[in-house]
Amino acid sequence: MASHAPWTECGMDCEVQSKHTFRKTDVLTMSPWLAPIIWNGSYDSAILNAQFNQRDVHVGITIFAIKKYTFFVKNFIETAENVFMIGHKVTYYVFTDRASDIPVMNLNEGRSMSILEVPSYPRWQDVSMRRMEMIRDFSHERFFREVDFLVCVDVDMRFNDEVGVEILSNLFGTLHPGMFGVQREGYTYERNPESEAYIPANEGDFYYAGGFFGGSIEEVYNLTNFCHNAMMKDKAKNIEALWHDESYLNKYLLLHKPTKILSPEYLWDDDFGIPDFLKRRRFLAVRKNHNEMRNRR
Ligand code: 4GW
Ligand code: MN
Repeated sequence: MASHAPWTECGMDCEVQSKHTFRKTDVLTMSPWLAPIIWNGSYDSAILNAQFNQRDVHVGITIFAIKKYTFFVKNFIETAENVFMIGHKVTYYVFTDRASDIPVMNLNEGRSMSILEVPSYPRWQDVSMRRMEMIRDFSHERFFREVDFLVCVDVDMRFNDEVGVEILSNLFGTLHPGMFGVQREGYTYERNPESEAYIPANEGDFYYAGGFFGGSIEEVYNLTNFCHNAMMKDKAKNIEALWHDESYLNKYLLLHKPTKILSPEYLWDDDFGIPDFLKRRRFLAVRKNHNEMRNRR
């Protein structure tokens, strides 16, 4: 066989077509609006790293550690230091109501951490939903001056494999691991027509996860602003969408199609097993005891 670039060596699920083109055939790699869906074997890190280095890209990653969730920060950042955006400038933005519980961490060169003190809310649903408002406000106040892209993720997670600049784009969302392979009618979108998050049964492209989205600061501002405003409109009517911030995120990404889509490699939970199509598990849910965490102050 002729020699070819290493990124074409992606196993049985790829067809090598020539030195510079190939086809990954086991999963969807392009949305109907021509946004790439990012899987192992669908890109070349060396090319992308060179492109993003030319732009001297600086990536911000937001995590929320409210109340007991400060527990997750240490392992999150330790594992991110090994595989997240290696070779690029990174700032961890840690939103917390307990700054003194956030450990001082040793970070590699070009990487820093900012602690952002924010209020807590008694209901965990509000803790989760208010992330939109806080990301919006800090995007306006400082993120736009400090970083080029924002990656907004859950904190009850650990990095297990590379997550790099292949994810970066104006607006990206991630396929929910629990909804992969589910038909559209089965997606757990908000189905109440009174809600701002409402999506009818015959609409919707993908079911995106609330725990991993991002993009340019401007796009993330628009997304979080929409979601927060929609949540406030619903709240005034005493409505809360089924999956809280995730429901509003799905509505936004239906109305504003993402320019890249991350496969479930980027947000996996081993409780779903390890299916054949999943060649890498890059970012994994950490098992947590919900009763232990629930509504603790
Ligand atoms: C149930 O008792 C709780 S507590 C559900 C969420 C809680 C919570 C969430 C919290 O107490 N503190 C906190 O900072 N969060 C943030 O919201 C944290 O960043 C977390 O990753 C995110 C979403 O909550 P979650 O990860 O528990 O949601 P799922 O179960 O969908 O991964
Ligand atoms: Mn989570």
